Amino acid sequence: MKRKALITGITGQDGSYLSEFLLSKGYEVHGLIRRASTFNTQRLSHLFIDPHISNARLFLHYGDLSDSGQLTNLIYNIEPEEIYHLGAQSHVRVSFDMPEYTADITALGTTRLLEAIRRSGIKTKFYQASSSEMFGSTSPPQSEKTPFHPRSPYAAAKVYAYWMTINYREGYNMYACNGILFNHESPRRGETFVTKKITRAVAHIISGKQKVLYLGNLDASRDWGFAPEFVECQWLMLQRDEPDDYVIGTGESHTVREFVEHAFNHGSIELEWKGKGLDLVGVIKSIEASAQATNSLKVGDEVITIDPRYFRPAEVDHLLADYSKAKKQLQWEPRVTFKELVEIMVDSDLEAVGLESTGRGQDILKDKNINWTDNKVAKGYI
Ligand code: NDP
Ligand code: GDR
Repeated sequence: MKRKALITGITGQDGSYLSEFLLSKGYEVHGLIRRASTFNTQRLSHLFIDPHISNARLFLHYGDLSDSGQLTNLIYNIEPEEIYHLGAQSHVRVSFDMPEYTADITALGTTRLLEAIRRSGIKTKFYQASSSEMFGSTSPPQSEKTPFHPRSPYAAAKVYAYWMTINYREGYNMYACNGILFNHESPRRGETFVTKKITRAVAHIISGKQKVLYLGNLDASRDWGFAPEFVECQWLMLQRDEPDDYVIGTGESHTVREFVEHAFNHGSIELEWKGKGLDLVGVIKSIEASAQATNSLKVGDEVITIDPRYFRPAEVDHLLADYSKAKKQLQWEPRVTFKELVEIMVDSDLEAVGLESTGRGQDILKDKNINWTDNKVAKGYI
């Protein structure tokens, strides 16, 4: 019998990688998708085959985390052995603009799902996508024992969902886990998150499609990992005999400024910083002869400018994972380093605009043998 999994947030970055991973393990995968006036399934299109075809193993169902009736209905009818709850209003900056909506979807959405499991009476394992944002202003390194101090409506909503998950585990003996994941990125990262915004801008600036990249706080430090490696942990957590909570990260932290510098460097542009505060600018210091920069790009051009619109009312300054529990109990360790992550993403974005990349991104994936999905990750530069 095929094992069945239900994924909320299947159309997102993690949902798409997790679908590939579970399909490669022989699962039947069901996903919750929102109705939209345009297609929102681009990250899944390479996996989707017509459900009428007899060997189809990926099924998409309309629903919304605000609609408890449909959540109960789906869980009761699908009877999944595993539920991966990845759906959320996941943007920290946006959560300050939409705090009530964020609480409804990111916090209460989790309660609706837990309640749907309880009411439908099915036996299933539940994964909650908790976040390093919950640690907020608590000093690094952060582990499962570190107290939370959330600094945004998003983080506060995730803390509520974290405790509800534990509450259902303790109160109803449910197999429910929190994966406290630190930032993880990939070529499929949403374009308004800072890493993808930067790597995409490098490609667009080199190809002449964009002049300037506007950013907010460059001094925040994040523990950035490679998303396909992180979704594997989500699965590993649900394969243990007893449910537990785990911090997942790389143990390496870098500032947004370092990410910018390395991304431009990989695109053959060396930057220098001039001015400070709101007047800080990133200027081209040199362009390698081999660079494919358009003729209009030259030394001295200002390519980075600060836009206070991207500042947050409260910032999280420094996140750094202590993932020793996951290393010991899940036998998991990240393989892709910070610099390699940047290179994978820049190469993918250069290719997306029709420029030749260094090929290093693909080599890293091959060298590290990150091909658990029949090499879909390597091919899936979408
Ligand atoms: P994305 O933003 O890429 O994806 C979010 C998903 O949630 C999308 O599929 C989105 O659907 C869906 N969604 C949003 N609102 C609703 C709703 N009302 N009803 C149903 N579905 C909804 O997030 P990631 O893949 O990056 O992250 C997955 C989860 O992990 C999220 O919960 C996030 O908060 C959490 N997390 C992420 C980390 C990271 O670094 N990526 C780190 C720690 C935690 P649609 O496509 O229609 O918008
Ligand atoms: P984060 O990711 O808030 O950590 O949440 P994001 O990439 O949005 O920000 C990281 C850091 O970069 C700074 N920053 C900017 N951020 C954005 N988005 N746009 C900018 O222009 C910009 N300039 C500077 C931010 O201030 C911040 O310090 C992500 C999400 O995936 C969450 O869902 C998840 O829980 C956490 O990671 C772990």
